[in-house]
Amino acid sequence: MNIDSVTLYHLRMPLVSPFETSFGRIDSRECILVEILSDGLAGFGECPADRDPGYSYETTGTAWHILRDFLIPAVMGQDLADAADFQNRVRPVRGHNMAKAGIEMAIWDLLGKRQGLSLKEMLGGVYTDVAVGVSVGLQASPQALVDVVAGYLERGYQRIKIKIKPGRDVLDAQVVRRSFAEVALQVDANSAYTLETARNLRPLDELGLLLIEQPLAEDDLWDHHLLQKDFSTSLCLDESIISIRHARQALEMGACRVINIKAGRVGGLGEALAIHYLCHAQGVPVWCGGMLETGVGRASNLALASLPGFTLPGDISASERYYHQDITHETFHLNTGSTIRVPDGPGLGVTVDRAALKKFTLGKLDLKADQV
Ligand code: OSB
Ligand code: MG
Repeated sequence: MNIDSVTLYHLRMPLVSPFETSFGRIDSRECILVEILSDGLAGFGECPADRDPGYSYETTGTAWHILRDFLIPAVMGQDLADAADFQNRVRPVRGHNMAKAGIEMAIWDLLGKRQGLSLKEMLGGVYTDVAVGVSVGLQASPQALVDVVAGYLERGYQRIKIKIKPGRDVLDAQVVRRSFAEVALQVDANSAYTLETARNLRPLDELGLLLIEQPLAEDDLWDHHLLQKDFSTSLCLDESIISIRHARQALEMGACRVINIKAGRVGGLGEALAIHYLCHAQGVPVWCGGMLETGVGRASNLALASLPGFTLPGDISASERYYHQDITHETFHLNTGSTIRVPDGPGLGVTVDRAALKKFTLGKLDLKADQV
């Protein structure tokens, strides 16, 4: 397919409620939407880099720079065969996985639209509906957290993840566990601990958690291996797994027993797929993480989570959990049984609401084949 033009949209979308993690609190979420025109079709991709470098070193600013100055020039006016072809062309660009993933997703969307295949079909998905949960940010107090969790349980979510940080960890988790004895519960520290401070998390081992997500630094597999030996609860890595190599090494050294897969973090759906198969072959459970995606990224996450190895509920909640208004005409709803339906239209299976897109756009860049 010929890459005729690429448009970048820097978006800021107000959240239904603030989202607080160990690395900060946000009222609105930023990202970059990538639109590629090819042979009369439009494909969309979402680069999930946020405004601040809290989760990752990538930001909307760095991703904009890498997209505009390196990734788009590598593909503009070129005839791309598929996502793997794209990855080969941008291999000289070190890192910047989220920027790469934004373009890659748009290529998958285009391929699907050309071939009349859904992303789920292209990836080899098997589930029509995927099991999902909700990621609950830090709240003002343990009691406020219990109230927020109760609200999500009433809406039908059957798996709850709570964010933790030093000083807001064991007590929060204990209070939630005491209030909801049976709920599938997990915690996410977003790299807020060291091997020393993580000792304070020992009481979590008594709470029957599904997993403890990313307690230690994003660039540290070894200390996770040391920590895993002290816990009977499975550690799950998110930030630390940025490629299939990291996934293989983490499993070989016992740094975790579960992996959270996010296409953005690993550079695209192709790498996400490969990590999934590596884990599946070893019987290691994986689940699909989220980064508060718009309808575009959510559609992609649902397709990814339809692969057979995604045996744990994903951080893929209904559209209304995130936004009053989304940029896609389609919105995603929670079904009874805590599942969401995987889109089955061509490509991502969603259509972009141009008026909503315009409303949330802070900046836009149009690049055509003869300009790069
Ligand atoms: O660590 O999983 C994370 C959101 C932004 C950045 C990192 C994370 C998250 C979430 C939200 O936990 C998951 C969702 O999209 O619902
Ligand atoms: Mg996480």
